[in-house]
Amino acid sequence: MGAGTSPKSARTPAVLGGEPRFAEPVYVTRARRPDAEGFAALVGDVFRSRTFTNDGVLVRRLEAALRTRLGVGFCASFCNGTTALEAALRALDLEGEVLTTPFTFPATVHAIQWNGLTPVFCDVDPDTYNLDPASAAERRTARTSAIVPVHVFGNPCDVEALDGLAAAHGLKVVYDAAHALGVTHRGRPIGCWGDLAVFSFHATKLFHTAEGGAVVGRDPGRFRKLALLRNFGIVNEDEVQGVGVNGKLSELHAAVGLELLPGLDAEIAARGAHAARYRERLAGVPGLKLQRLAAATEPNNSYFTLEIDPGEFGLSRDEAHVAMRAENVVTRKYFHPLCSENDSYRHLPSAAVDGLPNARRLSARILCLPLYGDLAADEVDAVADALLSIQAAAPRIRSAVRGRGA
Ligand code: T4K
Repeated sequence: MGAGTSPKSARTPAVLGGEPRFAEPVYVTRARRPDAEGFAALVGDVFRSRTFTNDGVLVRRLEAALRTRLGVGFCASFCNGTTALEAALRALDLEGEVLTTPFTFPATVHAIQWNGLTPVFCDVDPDTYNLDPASAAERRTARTSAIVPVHVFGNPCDVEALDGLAAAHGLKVVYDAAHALGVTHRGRPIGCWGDLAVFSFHATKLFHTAEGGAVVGRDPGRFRKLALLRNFGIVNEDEVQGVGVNGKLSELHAAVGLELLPGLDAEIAARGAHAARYRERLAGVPGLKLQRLAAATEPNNSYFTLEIDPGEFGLSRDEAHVAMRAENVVTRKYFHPLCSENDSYRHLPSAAVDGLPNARRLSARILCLPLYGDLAADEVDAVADALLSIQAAAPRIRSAVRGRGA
């Protein structure tokens, strides 16, 4: 067993009084650590120069390195993915309604709302979990100006259908690619679809700058407006253009990114091996369904999710979550609650929030297992074992968990 795992293979699930499968919590992810010496050298340069932010050398280096690695025409870094998304929408001068998915992190929809636009939620595909182009076409109105789909868990959307829908009706497309850094789809880097794409470089992502993000795309002509938007709209000492924000990435954050970028492919490969092992152990288990990956895709293995059918598995997602927590496996319910059920969006007309049967079912069933490069192979097996052993004891666990009011 890997470090931190119990030497005993607990047969009685911990939620029923057995020994937890892991001695220490295993989280859904663990942030990658930059090499301390390399980071110190970069930070030493920053200290010597005393330029900590405002279009510094390291930010420029990072943007250039990302442009090359991600195969995009430009890369405008930001202080986080949410601000990057807000600026991307602002840069396109949108108005009215924006079609989006409810099955996402709140940031996607908040960015739309922060821009004074009206989110209109569309249903998702039940197998890929991404925005369903047919639902988007149905909910489009004369007021629609854009589509903000999400490549959920790094799985590419039906980009041809969505970009086609946009082209047919003069809409803009901003892909929320927060999870999709490094993915290639139909021979093109993921950041090259739509008008713009947005990455998150949060510490929980497979590449990160502690906090950070970027807007990318094919057309380098779009960089200037985004650069203005992230720096108050300042053109020069004598001119301010538009209502910008302070959305800049600092030199210290860029240093983290520069240290981590060379290890990106190794991280993707390590996660890929773990994901393959999870699939080997869990695909075909009654009541467990895996996300269907889009065809012609080189994935980044950023998340490993399961959809739990309570009837077939014997436990609901929430019961499984509690039972896994008792094993010291900290799974996450990404994405629950649905954004359309968030209080902030209850004021929207029913046509913008109602329906959505696939998204509702998914949000009640989804469970995200630990996946990161530093996990040991036997820890992956132990997580799978834990899940299988709680299924084997499902009826007893169900009454124990319900008895506690969980
Ligand atoms: N669009 C989408 C589709 C997104 O998923 C997100 C963010 C965004 C937009 C916005 O991007 P940012 O503005 O965040 O750049 C996390 C992240 O905070 C969030 O970035 C991410 N999506 C979301 C899916 O996950 P939480 O609340 O689940 O994170 P937290 O703090 O519970 O961390 C999860 C686990 O990660 C911890 O149990 C341990 C590990 N961890 C966490 C941190 C913060 C570390 O190992 N080190 C760390 O520093 O939201």
